[in-house]
Amino acid sequence: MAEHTLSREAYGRPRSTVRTVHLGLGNFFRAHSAWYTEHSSADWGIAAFSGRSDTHVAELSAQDCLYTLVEQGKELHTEVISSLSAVHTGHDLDAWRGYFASPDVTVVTLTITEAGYVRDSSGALDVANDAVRDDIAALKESPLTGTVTTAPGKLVAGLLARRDAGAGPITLGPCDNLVKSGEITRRVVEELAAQVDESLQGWIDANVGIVTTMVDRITPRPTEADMATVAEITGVSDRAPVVTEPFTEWVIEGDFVAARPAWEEAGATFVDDIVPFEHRKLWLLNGSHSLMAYAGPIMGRETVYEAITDPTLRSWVEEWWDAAVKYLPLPADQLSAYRKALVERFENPSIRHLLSQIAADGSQKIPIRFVPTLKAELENGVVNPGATRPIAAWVLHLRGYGPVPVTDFRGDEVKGLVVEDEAKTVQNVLKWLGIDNDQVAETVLRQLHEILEA
Ligand code: CS2
Repeated sequence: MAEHTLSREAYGRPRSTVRTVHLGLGNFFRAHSAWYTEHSSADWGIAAFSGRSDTHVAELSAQDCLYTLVEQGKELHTEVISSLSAVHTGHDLDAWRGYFASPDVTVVTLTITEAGYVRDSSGALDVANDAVRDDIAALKESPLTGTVTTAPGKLVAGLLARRDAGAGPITLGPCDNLVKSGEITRRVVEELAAQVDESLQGWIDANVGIVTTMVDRITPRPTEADMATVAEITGVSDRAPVVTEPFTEWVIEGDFVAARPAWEEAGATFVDDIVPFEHRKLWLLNGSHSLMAYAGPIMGRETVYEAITDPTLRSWVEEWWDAAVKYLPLPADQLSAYRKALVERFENPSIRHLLSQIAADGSQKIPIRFVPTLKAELENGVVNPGATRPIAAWVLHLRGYGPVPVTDFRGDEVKGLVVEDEAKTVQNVLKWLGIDNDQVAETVLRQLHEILEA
């Protein structure tokens, strides 16, 4: 048993001044943007706030906000990350507003998941959502002290505090698996702001930059066994380690309106047009993840590794990739190298990435991971089985096949698409996805049975 706990004196750097606020203190953030800051700007501290779960706040506080990052490649590599200077629960709105009111803080990053932007099916802020309504009412009544719970509500509360303090320009950087995440963030923030205080828009125009980013690093939920491994290797008892793969990518588009960390020193790239990078990653990596996450458990597979090494699932992944690459405006050799690298990443036996983790929130993932390719093929007169099979797998998941329960931000809505009749369920799901085509429905129906019989 390891006797030592992590402390700044023994294992880390001194705390840096907080200059970034982060919402969503999960494993992915600690493997990704906190790692980029660690490796580029040592003088740049992050104050991180928990999102949906407070799991890591107490553990990290007890160990000086330090944690061990374990990179599991062919070899195992560990390092202690010092870039978090403070951690808070998401309920600590005094701390949240306090950072926004500080001119030291010029960057806010987000990992709040697709669902965290609280949009309706048209992409607008979901003003019918009770939590959104409560946030609007609370900020209308008390702009500087009202209690808010949603991410858009918190961002608007922070911006109100910043305007009040005259703390100057600030840039927001969403880091979730979306297309044009900057535009999405701008829309939900501005729509919420408009309901609270119309005069905020002018201040936002003059002071708030919003960038768009594509993020990638496969980071499963750590287990007790991972903690034991860290203790064994480092001799330190870390209650909040993160296990990740060696690969990492961060592509950023847009202007920062105030100071930012020199993330490019750690390998982040800045581009003029991020869309091809977002599509490449969302369709090829995340798309194949979702396909495996819905079909795999029905076929007795529990992890990405088990799924990609199953020849049938692997052939379905390739079939999906063959469809998707047709609509990626990138050189063919780059795309085949990307596919090859993905297979290697998925076949990493040390990364135990549960398919059940990926299966969550399909309502937010299926429309952006598969539907664009499916529709583009239809426009070319093709019903591509590679692009319909993931939908068939999702329909089976929604119908309750396999051991993974439906966990979805829009659970009631998508479970409501399921009726006793299989063909009718397929029709409902396709309609919900904006697809009205009999041949697609027939193909999906046939593929339901193929998956069940595989
Ligand atoms: C996964 C992603 O859970 C999911 O939907 O596809 O979390 C994926 O592991 C990351 O985007 C990898 O960068």
